[in-house]
Amino acid sequence: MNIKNVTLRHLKMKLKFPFTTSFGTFLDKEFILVEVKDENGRSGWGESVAFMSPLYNEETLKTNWHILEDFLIPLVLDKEITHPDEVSALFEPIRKNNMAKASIEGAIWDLYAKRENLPLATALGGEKKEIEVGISIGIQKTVDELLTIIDQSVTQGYRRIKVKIKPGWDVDVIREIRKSFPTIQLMADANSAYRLHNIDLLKQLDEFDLMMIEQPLASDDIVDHAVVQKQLATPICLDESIHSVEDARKAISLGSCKIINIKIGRVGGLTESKRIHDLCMERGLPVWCGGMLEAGVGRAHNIALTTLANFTMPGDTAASSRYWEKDIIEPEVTVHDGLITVPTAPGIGYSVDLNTIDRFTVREQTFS
Ligand code: OSB
Ligand code: MG
Repeated sequence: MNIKNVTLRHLKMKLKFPFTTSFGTFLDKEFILVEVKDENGRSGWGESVAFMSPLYNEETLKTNWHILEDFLIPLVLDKEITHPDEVSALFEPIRKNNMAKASIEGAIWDLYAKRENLPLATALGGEKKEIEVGISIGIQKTVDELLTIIDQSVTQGYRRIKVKIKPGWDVDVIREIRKSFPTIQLMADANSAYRLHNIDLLKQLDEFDLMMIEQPLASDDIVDHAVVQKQLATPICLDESIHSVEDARKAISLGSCKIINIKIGRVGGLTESKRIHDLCMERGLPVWCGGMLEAGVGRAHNIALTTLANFTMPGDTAASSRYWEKDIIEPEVTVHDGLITVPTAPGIGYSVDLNTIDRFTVREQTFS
């Protein structure tokens, strides 16, 4: 296939609820939607998961636009690409900027699958017909409010409840949750809010039978995580610290984690996600697919990836209606009994709703 033009759109969508993590609160979601077109005018779609501020990682919407416009788009325009695995090789000289890379690589994967008349899941090698999902719940004003949301989420069928923690909102909150919900699959995500000297506090969480503690320590650390993991019964899951299959290999060798959260954007694309998945499978670590408050296109990519065999734990890809009054894909993603049915149409398997996309677009530019 030959990429003849690439359109970047900056969208702004209002979230139904504020979403608070240890590093900040999201009221709405701004992101770049990437559309690539081949020689037949056929489109593939990708979504950047970079946020407006560099608080989760160093990338932002603006740095992604710059890297896409000035470096990545020129590397793919008018190139003959036989398979999307070649894209990560083309991008190899450009350091980091993984979310920018993943956004256009994902669009090319979608286009490739459509040209091959295959669902993206099948093109990736996934076989599941439905995937298990959990839900990630932000920090609330009161524990009572959190308990109410957990109750609703359990009733809706979500298979695993993840709550965000930060210093001052951790052990006591988890204790209260366990009192009300003694048997649910529960986990906590710290988004790098602690340091090695907080080890005694982290050890107190062992009491609550959590499935895992996600990313307790610094976003660039795999050394101190290994120290903590040796002293914790609860498995550590790394999110922010894993940017590549090489990072995963090193973290596994050091014993820094027992589980990995794969986010397509954080690791630079679907090809690298597959590599991490395969390595973890070989080494006996389960993986699950993280979320970045994606709109429909990103959500669809997550669903396709999760069909790979070693995604054995429920991911964070909740229903469209949890986040948006109106999503940008048709049909929207729905969850029944904690399961999403994997779409069978070619490519991402959902159609993009161009009218809704237009409504949320604040800037648009085509490169050819
Ligand atoms: O760490 O997984 C995270 C949201 C924004 C930034 C980081 C994270 C999250 C989530 C929400 O946990 C996942 C989702 O519902 O998309
Ligand atoms: Mg996380």
